[in-house]
Amino acid sequence: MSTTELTHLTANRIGGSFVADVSGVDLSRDMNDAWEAIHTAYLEHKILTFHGQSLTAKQFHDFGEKFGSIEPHTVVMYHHEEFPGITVLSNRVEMGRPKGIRDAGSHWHSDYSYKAVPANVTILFALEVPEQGGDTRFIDLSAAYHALPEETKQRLEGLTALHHYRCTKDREHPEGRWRLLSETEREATPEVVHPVVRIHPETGEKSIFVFPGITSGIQHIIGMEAAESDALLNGLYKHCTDKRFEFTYKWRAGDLVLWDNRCTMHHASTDVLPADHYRTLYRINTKGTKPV
Ligand SMILES: O=C(O)CCC(=O)C(=O)O
Ligand SMILES: [Fe+2]
Repeated sequence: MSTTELTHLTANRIGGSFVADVSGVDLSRDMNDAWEAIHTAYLEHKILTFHGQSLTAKQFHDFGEKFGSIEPHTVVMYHHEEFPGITVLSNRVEMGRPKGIRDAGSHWHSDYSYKAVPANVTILFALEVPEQGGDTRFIDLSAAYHALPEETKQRLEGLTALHHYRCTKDREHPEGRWRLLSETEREATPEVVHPVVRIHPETGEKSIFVFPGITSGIQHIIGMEAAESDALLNGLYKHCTDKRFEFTYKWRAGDLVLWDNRCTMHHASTDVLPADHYRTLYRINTKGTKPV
């Protein structure tokens, strides 16, 4: 357990190897003054949780921009009408139209790993949450890497994997979300190759960068027979998803949670949320750097 005392805020470790609960900051007022402390805590704890925040869409957008260039979601129909950089996640249907993405990823993934330049941070701000359900689960992939046997670390050295959005499927769209994309959206999401272990561009720490979830769109390890690739990937997935690397977050309205996609993966649980248990969040993510 570590507690970091910073100029404006306190970040208390709540999740073993990662995740800190931040107090003493009102993001609608203090985000500029507190920015350096927030960024330092972000790199140290990988995931930060804030409570009791009251932010307009503009303030939320301004906060997102501090992390870098905001990247609008691949599926355009769920963009916020005033700020396309904000995506709405919601199971509400208004005037016969979904208010947002009902299930943005109930499987282990890291955002935009199927892009040449995947996400840096993802920030969610909860406008309404159900009393039960809709938790978000997280895994510390850096801790998972460090816990691998030396022999496996060496075996992973230099390996790369192919990622593609076309390999994505979900329950509602058995043929995959690929089907929902326009020609322009498809052109913007070609096949990409990333290292299986990446080095964090800001901390230099190594993390596993392959994900069990179907939307991670991983097909195989480059240059390996399918059976060997499957065995290696499945072994890694089993290791990563061990409970000792996991933290589950239970949402309250007014919570803002942000995570580093470069060294963690996450899992929504909105696939099993009853239809009348409303959950609506704003979401932003920023563009990271090409994994090395
Ligand atoms: O709704 C959630 O709990 C997380 C959804 C998700 O995977 C995302 O926003 O990237
Ligand atoms: Fe996600």
